Amino acid sequence: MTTQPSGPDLAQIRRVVTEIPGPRSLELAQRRKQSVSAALGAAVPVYADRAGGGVVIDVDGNSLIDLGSGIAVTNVGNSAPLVVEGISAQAHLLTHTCFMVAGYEPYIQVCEELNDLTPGDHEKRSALFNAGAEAVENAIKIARSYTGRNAIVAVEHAYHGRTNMTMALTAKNMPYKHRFGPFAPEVYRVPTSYPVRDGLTGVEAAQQTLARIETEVAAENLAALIIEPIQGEGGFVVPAEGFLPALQRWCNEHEVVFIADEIQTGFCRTGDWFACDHEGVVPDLITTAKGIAGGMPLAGVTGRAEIMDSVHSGGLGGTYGGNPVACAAAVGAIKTMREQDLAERARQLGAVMTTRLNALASDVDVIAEVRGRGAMMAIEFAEPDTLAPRADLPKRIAAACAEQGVIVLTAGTFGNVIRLLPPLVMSEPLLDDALDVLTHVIQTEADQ
Ligand code: PLZ
Repeated sequence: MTTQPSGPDLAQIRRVVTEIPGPRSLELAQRRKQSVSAALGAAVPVYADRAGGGVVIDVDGNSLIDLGSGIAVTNVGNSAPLVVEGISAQAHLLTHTCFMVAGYEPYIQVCEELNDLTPGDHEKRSALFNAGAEAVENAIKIARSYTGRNAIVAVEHAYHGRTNMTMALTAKNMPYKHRFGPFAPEVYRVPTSYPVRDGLTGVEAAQQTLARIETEVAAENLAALIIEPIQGEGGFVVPAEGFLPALQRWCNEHEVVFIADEIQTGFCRTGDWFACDHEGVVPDLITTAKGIAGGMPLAGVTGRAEIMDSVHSGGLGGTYGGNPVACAAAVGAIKTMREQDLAERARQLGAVMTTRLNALASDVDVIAEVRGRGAMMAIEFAEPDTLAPRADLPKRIAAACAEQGVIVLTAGTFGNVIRLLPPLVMSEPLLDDALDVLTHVIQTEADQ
């Protein structure tokens, strides 16, 4: 048993005690170079030892404020008590049987929770997988099997994963697709709603999107339209109001499966259980992962019972999907979100970030937009007159923040976005301290 504080009991402060990266991180970087493929990136140069609440403690004892949540995963905080309890209790009972060999209750419990929490009160079924990309792959398989059609539509700036099918669905070449083709066929890309760049209302943008689908694909060939209700890797692009409901209506009218990819937006991140809730959008299928299990690998596809049950028996599965320990973690994470009303916390953190970042945007002219919802906020950098992307800034800003003990992530098709994804349990003083650092760094970097 560790006697040192852990999880939310770690001191919730920023403390930089060495240069960043410190000597032990540098040592690990050296070992990594000799042992780990150079193809894996790293957002910050430090190596983590412990984390909890809103901080990550590195191997040199620096305490960094975490505005990344491991890419929108640790919504309940790292090593959240109910997640840790769930994992340890389950690990003592059984670690694996394979759900397709001998089932177990935690899998069923997670499916019940997903059916209950996801948008819409229709009858639903769920299936569990290991990662977001695998959930997306399966949602596509299910939609094709149900409709008997092949084509899939994805939108510009979309991100859905790194497997072959999901690379085809993902828009951005570098780093996700470069030299990895050929990609899965029958994937069509259409425009989305990107208000700061297209200047369209939601209804106008939807007309443009649907006209493209009708002329270039046609509903009778189309199995599914997949979309992130707020784009993640693409730069936290929030579609104009009315865009998503119009797409959903068109899909329903044409019996096209409407898939909401809520892998990044789900589980209270945007201030609701799911981002679709904001405009009352009810997807036919929804993919989830990331925030579902407090950091354990777990993903799900949830949807209309008639669609989910239409696949032939044995048609879906995998050795590890819905592993019992990961499911127990999910049960603990979901309980934490409910008990601590983390959707409300996300709205509070979002209000703090919005106020502070809008104030900053009024004096920094290369900030094209501050946008997002709840605790999913971003800053897009571009030239004020032409909106030419400033991809140089986010990289420099993220590096300077890390040196001062704040983890921020970049995003955007053009690489010109800083995104903020604090754990939803972060205290306001800690968030304020991180925003002080970020504000100062942006003011300094934007002047250069
Ligand atoms: N769909 C909307 O955000 C994962 C990717 C990090 P996996 N986003 C983080 C990286 O560079 O690999 C994501 C997402 C949306 C699908 C996925 C894929 O989820 O769990 O990474 O497979």
